[in-house]
Amino acid sequence: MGRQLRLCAGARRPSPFAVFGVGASAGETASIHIAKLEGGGRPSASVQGRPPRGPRGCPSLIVDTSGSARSNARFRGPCWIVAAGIVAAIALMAVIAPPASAHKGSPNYRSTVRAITPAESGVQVQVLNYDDRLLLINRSGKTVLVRGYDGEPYIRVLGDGAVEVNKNSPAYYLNQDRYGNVTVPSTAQPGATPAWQTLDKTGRYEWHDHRIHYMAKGTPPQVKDRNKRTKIFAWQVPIDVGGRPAKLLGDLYWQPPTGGLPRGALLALAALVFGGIAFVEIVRRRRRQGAPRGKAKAAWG
Ligand SMILES: [Cu+2]
Repeated sequence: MGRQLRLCAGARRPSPFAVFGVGASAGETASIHIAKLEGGGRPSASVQGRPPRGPRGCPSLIVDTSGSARSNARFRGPCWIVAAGIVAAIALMAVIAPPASAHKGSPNYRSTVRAITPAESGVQVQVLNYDDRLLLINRSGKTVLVRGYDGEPYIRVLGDGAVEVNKNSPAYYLNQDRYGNVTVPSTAQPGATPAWQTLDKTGRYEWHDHRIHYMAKGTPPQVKDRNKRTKIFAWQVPIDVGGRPAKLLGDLYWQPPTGGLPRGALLALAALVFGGIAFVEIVRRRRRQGAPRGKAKAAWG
């Protein structure tokens, strides 16, 4: 006995179930339906031309992947309201859940810039997204060079605002992933001649830097009490300003969790709300369908 797929059959407009059930358009759903029937199934009268259809509901078909098919004459409920609930829940999850991009900071940490030493007028640095990225703004009129993990030239922001990255710096590749899980090309070596690529002329650049966050998994051993702000380590990033060595200095802290519902609870709440709406709507419609036509008219107006 094969796995059963429940599909909307004979829909005259794109079916939400088709979209969510099998990831296909109404046309594709129909082709699956036909293929199964030709594979040995015995189409019932309803499949041949009279698909069962409830009032404003989606007629359904149970397709057995072993090759048999049978129509499901019983009204299965309004597809659109269930699908709308799923769409809304997914949309809410997209809002609540963090973006699935390669980079995202951890709200459990705060990385902070303490100083630029020696102090340089017109050079500003800040941490973005908790512990994720450094933002450098250079209005000093001098070239600011950021060095990579082996001291190699990595980024430079020229006095005229030109922003350049060295494609031969291993850091350029390692920083593409929060934990450096990337393959570094053999051409990228700490001692390689820099291959500068100009990105823009904004005088500012932001990049992920492994030096400013906790690279291991789990909770740092420095954290004895998760509800207490705790310093994890001090960090520094070597730079040159106008050809003179300097440093960005900062600190990484463990950040106690703040109040509010955790994400899992919010998702569960959303699922309950939308599931409840869908359930009530289905029951209401089934009752309406089951009631004698005259009485229903009287009851529902
Ligand atoms: Cu990192």
